[in-house]
Amino acid sequence: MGKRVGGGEGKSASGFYAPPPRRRQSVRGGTEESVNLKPGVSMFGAIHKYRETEKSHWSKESHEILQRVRDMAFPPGVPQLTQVHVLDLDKAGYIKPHIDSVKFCGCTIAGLSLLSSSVMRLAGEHNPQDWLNLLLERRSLYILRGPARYEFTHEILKDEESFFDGRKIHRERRISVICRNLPVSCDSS
Ligand SMILES: O=C(O)CCC(=O)C(=O)O
Repeated sequence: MGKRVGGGEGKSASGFYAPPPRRRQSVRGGTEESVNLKPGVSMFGAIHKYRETEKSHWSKESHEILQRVRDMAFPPGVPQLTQVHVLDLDKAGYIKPHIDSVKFCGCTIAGLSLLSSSVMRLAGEHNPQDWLNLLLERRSLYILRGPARYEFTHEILKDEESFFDGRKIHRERRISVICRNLPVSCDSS
């Protein structure tokens, strides 16, 4: 999967989880250690039991798939982060509610879910009781933009909390491959 860059104490190497300068974070602190994975504690403890890397070189086949993701998520000419964020979440891992930093990430987050289905919850930043669950099927693509990007926190639920339409979604180890655009590109997209 390439160089592992995650797991730094108190900080996500990607920096994506730094607090948005103009927005309050809903993330609470806290640390946990994983058994097999390098301990991963993002800034504000948003992600638990994970590894991560940023990758810019891909096989021809993977590059073609990522190009399809980019074409679907971003209008032509929108400056994108060349580095793709790869997040490897342990079966017991989860991601707490957060809004990605507006300092590092533009108005669109496009994520491919691999290996396992999972449930993503969106909740109003100021009204967390306004929430909805999204079923992220294995091999599906989700795109967060607009209010979903800026006005709702997103999280990946723990296995034991993963239900969709009353159906238990069994979470296994999950890898997400996430493309983002640059903050400066938001006005034009
Ligand atoms: O793993 C995912 O799909 C979600 C990652 C995430 O929360 C983020 O990129 O902000």
